[in-house]
Amino acid sequence: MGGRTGGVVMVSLLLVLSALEAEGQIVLDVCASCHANATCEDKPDGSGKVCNCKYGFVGNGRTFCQDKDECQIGANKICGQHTMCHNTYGSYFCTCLAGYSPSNSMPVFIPNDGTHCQDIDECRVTGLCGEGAQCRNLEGSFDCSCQVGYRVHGGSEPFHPQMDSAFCKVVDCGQPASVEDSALQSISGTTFGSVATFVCEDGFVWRRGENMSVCGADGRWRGATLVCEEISCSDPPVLPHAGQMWNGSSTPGSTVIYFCEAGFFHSGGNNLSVCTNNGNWTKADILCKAVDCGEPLPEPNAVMLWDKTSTVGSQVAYECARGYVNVGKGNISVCSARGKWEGASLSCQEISCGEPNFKRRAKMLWSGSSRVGSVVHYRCEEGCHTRGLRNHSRCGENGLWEDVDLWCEAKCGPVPFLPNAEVVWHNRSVAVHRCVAGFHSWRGSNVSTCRASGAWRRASLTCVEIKPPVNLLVVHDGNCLRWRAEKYEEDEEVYRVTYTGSRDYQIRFEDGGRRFLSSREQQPELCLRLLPLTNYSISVTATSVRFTATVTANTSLAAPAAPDVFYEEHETPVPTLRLHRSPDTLDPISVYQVFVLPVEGIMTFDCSSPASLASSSKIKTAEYITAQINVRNIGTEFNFTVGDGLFYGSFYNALLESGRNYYIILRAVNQWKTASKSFCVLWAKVSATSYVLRVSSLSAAAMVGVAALVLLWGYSFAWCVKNA
Ligand SMILES: *[C@@H]1O[C@H](CO)[C@@H](O)[C@H](O)[C@H]1NC(C)=O
Ligand SMILES: *[C@@H]1O[C@H](CO)[C@@H](O)[C@H](O)[C@H]1NC(C)=O
Ligand SMILES: *[C@@H]1O[C@H](CO)[C@@H](O)[C@H](O)[C@H]1NC(C)=O
Ligand SMILES: *[C@@H]1O[C@H](CO)[C@@H](O)[C@H](O)[C@H]1NC(C)=O
Ligand SMILES: *[C@@H]1O[C@H](CO)[C@@H](O)[C@H](O)[C@H]1NC(C)=O
Ligand SMILES: *[C@@H]1O[C@H](CO)[C@@H](O)[C@H](O)[C@H]1NC(C)=O
Ligand SMILES: *[C@@H]1O[C@H](CO)[C@@H](O)[C@H](O)[C@H]1NC(C)=O
Ligand SMILES: *[C@@H]1O[C@H](CO)[C@@H](O)[C@H](O)[C@H]1NC(C)=O
Ligand SMILES: *[C@@H]1O[C@H](CO)[C@@H](O)[C@H](O)[C@H]1NC(C)=O
Ligand SMILES: *[C@@H]1O[C@H](CO)[C@@H](O)[C@H](O)[C@H]1NC(C)=O
Ligand SMILES: *[C@@H]1O[C@H](CO)[C@@H](O)[C@H](O)[C@H]1NC(C)=O
Ligand SMILES: CC(=O)N[C@H]1CO[C@H](CO)[C@@H](O)[C@@H]1O
Repeated sequence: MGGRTGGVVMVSLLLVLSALEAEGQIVLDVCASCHANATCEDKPDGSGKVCNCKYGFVGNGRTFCQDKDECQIGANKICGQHTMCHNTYGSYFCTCLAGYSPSNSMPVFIPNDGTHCQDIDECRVTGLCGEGAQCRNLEGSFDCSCQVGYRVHGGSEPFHPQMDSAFCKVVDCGQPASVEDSALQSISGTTFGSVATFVCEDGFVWRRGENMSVCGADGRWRGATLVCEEISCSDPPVLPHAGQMWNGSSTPGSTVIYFCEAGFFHSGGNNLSVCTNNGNWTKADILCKAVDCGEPLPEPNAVMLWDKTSTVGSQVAYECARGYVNVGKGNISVCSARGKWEGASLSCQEISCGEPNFKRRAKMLWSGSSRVGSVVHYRCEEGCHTRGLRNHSRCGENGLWEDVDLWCEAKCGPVPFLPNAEVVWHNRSVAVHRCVAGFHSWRGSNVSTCRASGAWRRASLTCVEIKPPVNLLVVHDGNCLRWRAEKYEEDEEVYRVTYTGSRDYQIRFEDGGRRFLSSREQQPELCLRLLPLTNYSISVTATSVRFTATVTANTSLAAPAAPDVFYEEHETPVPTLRLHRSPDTLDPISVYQVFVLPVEGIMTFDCSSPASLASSSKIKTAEYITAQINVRNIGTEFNFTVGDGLFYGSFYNALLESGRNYYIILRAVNQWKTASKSFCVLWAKVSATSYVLRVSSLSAAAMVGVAALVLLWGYSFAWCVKNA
């Protein structure tokens, strides 16, 4: 604050102030202020009065008039405050100290015109303190300090820009801190006064607080107090009588579907609510009304059984009125959740019994109505008699006419007669017949009934004379049975036939057997294999009735079985001949006879002759029997030598006569009592000479039934073998 040079250097100008005579041109009465040792004079230019120290005096003419160096008085005294006094010869002038400027805006002045030094406002010059600084004007000076948001660097406040190296620099807050669940949306800078704006992250919603942060003078971000909350719709609202189909999720997009509780139905409104991005469930305004089916509708011809409740599950039952029957289905309706009576589909139709039942030979007395309760009466026609207890019928609730216990029976007259039968019992409508003694019922019903037509239906009973079931049993053709069957034609009878055979001539002989025959024939026939010359007893039993008829049959003597001879030609008087015996021979009564026939001329041989087997019988021809052998005494194979000179069955087997030719014939004979059967066979040809025989083939089978011709040695002969 001491006086120093200011920013403005005053050019020193010598200003000669001449004492001017006061001439009243100045407004201010200067003259009055003139010093005692001064005079008031007009200014030389006539522009007013001035106070001039009297000569020799040095002074300002008003306050001071002193002699000599004015400046020595002191600048403050002579020039005023904040001045410097510059003495000049005989005068002086003033200049302002640094930081001040004269009020007359002249570089130098003499304060006698009122000029003084006043403070200079340096701060009027902008930018004097530099960026971010503020200028403070002082008395004769100024200083600088930093604005808000700026901080001094290189010195301290206050500072002077020309004298200090200090300066102001803006405050920098740096990057703003992050805010939870939000993102930095924009930032204008990081220095003082900068603004950062935050927004909530997706899925979060702003709840409260400041979105912006501002960089403060203290270098800190202020603000951004925003609170972001996760979007959640929380629990969906509960609506009356409605349930929720909700999986518990309250995030945006989740849905809840409302449905009406049991007993309530959805009568309107929206049943869907969605969680929106602003955390609200969209409006669901489902309207659930209590189900009420109201009064059920009546069904035609039906009675309603209803307890007057019409909520869900309430029931109403229908029952057809009397005389009506339900031909439909359900007879119960239930109040459904849809608010409707459902289920009954009955259809009550009037019961009709239709036409009354027809009764034979009865007249109907009927009104023609088939309704329940209608009645019909019956009355038998003329010529019929009435039986039964109830002659009327009523149409019942089941749609049927009641049964009528009424018969109208025709009158048939006397009971019919059946041949060989008698009536056991009868009333007017039924007669029972029975065969008289000695007859049996053959077939047919034994009851005659009086028919509706008034005629008897005769019993079909046939009475036949009682006969044995096996009748007229006979044996025919030796082996076969035939009899008459007494039975129903269509019946099949099983017959058991047993037979046993015996022979007087063969004590140990046994033959017998059993056969069954199943037959429907009236005259059954059965052929057996009966052995010859046997007395048989044959029984035929009808097994169903166990009736047995017996017959005897004596089989006849059969021709003997042919022996199997080996035909040979011999040239010796004692030829040995061979045979195989047939096993079917009747051993006890069978004999073999060997005949010798000398060959001469035309020969005939009768097998049946000579019939006699007696040795004594005389043979008239040249032929003779040379041996008789009982068959039972030989085996199945037998050799016989002709002319061995032995006796066979009282026949002498004589030697053949030499030089002659013979035929040897074997005769088989069956003889029982007076009956006899024989069979002959040519056994051999014998040449008792020395001739050589030329033999044409003549087999052992050359047995002859009736006749055989043999040609030998150029002449012919014939012989006959006759089997008796
Ligand atoms: C912050 O931002 C949200 C939108 O993001 C706006 O709804 C809210 O009013 C803002 N808050 C203030 C205090 O400005
Ligand atoms: C619930 O349903 C929504 C769709 O509506 C699905 O996105 C979500 O995953 C489900 N939440 C659960 C817990 O099942
Ligand atoms: C919701 O309402 C719609 C139409 O209104 C219907 O089709 C749907 O069945 C209803 N859903 C439920 C669960 O009731
Ligand atoms: C959410 O719902 C409530 C109540 O219905 C309402 O007051 C509020 O304004 C809704 N908010 C928005 C963001 O729609
Ligand atoms: C309904 O029908 C059933 C048989 O279908 C029967 O048993 C029942 O008695 C009937 N109820 C009425 C009220 O007629
Ligand atoms: C039915 O029978 C009663 C006696 O049982 C008799 O009085 C009535 O006349 C009979 N009716 C007819 C139509 O025959
Ligand atoms: C006669 O007898 C039969 C059998 O017993 C019986 O069914 C019928 O009704 C009777 N007839 C008469 C007119 O009595
Ligand atoms: C009538 O025949 C039946 C069998 O058809 C029999 O049972 C009944 O005994 C017979 N009656 C007389 C009397 O023969
Ligand atoms: C059969 O019987 C009769 C009489 O008894 C008897 O004479 C006869 O010899 C018998 N016949 C046979 C082959 O037994
Ligand atoms: C058959 O032989 C028996 C003895 O067995 C006898 O009684 C019967 O009279 C003989 N019949 C004939 C036809 O010879
Ligand atoms: C019968 O004669 C033949 C040959 O001549 C011989 O083979 C056979 O054994 C004889 N038979 C008997 C029973 O002697
Ligand atoms: C008021 C004043 O200073 N008057 C002075 C004028 O001059 C004379 C002499 O020269 C002085 O004696 C006075 O005092």
